[in-house]
Amino acid sequence: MIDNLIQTFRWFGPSDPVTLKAIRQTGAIGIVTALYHVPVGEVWQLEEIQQRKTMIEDAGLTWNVVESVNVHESIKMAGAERDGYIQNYVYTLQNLSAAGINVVCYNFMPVLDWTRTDLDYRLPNHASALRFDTRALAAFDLFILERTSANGDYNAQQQEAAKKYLDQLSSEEINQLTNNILAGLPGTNKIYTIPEFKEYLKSYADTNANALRNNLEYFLKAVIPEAEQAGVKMCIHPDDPPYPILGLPRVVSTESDLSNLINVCPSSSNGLTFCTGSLGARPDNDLPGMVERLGKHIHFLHLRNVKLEADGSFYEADHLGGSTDMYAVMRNIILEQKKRTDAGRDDVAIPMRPDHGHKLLDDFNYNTYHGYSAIGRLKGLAELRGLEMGIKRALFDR
Ligand code: DNO
Ligand code: MN
Repeated sequence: MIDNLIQTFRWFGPSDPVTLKAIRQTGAIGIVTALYHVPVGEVWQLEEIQQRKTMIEDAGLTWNVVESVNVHESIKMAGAERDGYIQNYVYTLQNLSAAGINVVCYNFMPVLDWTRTDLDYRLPNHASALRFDTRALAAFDLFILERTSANGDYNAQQQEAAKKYLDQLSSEEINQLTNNILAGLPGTNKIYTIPEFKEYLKSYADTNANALRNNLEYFLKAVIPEAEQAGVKMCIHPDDPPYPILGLPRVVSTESDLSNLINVCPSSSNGLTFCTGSLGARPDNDLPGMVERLGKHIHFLHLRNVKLEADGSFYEADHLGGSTDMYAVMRNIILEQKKRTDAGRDDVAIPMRPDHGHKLLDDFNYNTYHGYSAIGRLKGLAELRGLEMGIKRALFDR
């Protein structure tokens, strides 16, 4: 008998219009959340963690995963204060462990977290999805941000496509594009102006991909032994999208990135959040193969799909649709679970969440976080749990 995946839902805390009560109706049993109000870099206090945990348990749910304990920019750019922030990070992990929460997701993207150019892309059935258009991003970079050296990042054809794209936008749409792209700035409600954002980008001028990789290694070598000691499993979330944007380096994008970061600091506490939506936005990422090869390091699953277009643009598709073969991914996850079961590992029940979902039906009446609708995610979760059950029954006839 192989344990089921733990079905979870992300919850943004008491201000989330998708309430714990609603989440319970989706059939999810687990919650993925964070203390979103604590500024990045500050220690999460034990008492506050416990209070939040009690709130979740009072609703009949369990807090399985923290997403995210964000990494302070000073750590990513090797700033003067990084050691202090690393120390704070460790204190937070220790407090989470003291409260009995042992899986922690984080990412190592400079400045921006997820990035999309359209937050309300309508599908033929009028569902709303998130979309990343390479022309729109280039138009923003070249003509709105007017980033010095942006020209070198796009070939002539891409530059022309970007110009064409920009020319058909009204000034209102240009503002909207800026807001959409800057919506992915994590840990802040601050709306950046273009000059402020440019300054922010400049702070990374000395951090190329190599430097960022070294800074990740420095972080891992300092934090992972402490996490191990505290019994906390760290799981890094891949870059979204998985390549450099706006001149910012990204080093958690490919299979070799993932295996390298594991190898620089091997430990059961140095693991992965396997996000099929993020990794799937690169056609050269072989997702089922990655699960097969890196499976034992996966502590947390984000399952969603993207539909890739010829120029690299993509939109968030149905969970079982899109460019990623979700059947093949799920099958290899289940085979990984089988290995864990045979090895007597205690982490066969990997937490998973449907990650994002479309806006559908009544979702349009709520001001939910981008990608975090109730019904759209419920639909994704329902499809994924059916897929899991079908494959498990077919493979093991149970
Ligand atoms: C996209 C989302 C991310 C994720 C953070 C984790 O795929 O899952 O925004 O929440 O990057 O740190
Ligand atoms: Mn994800």
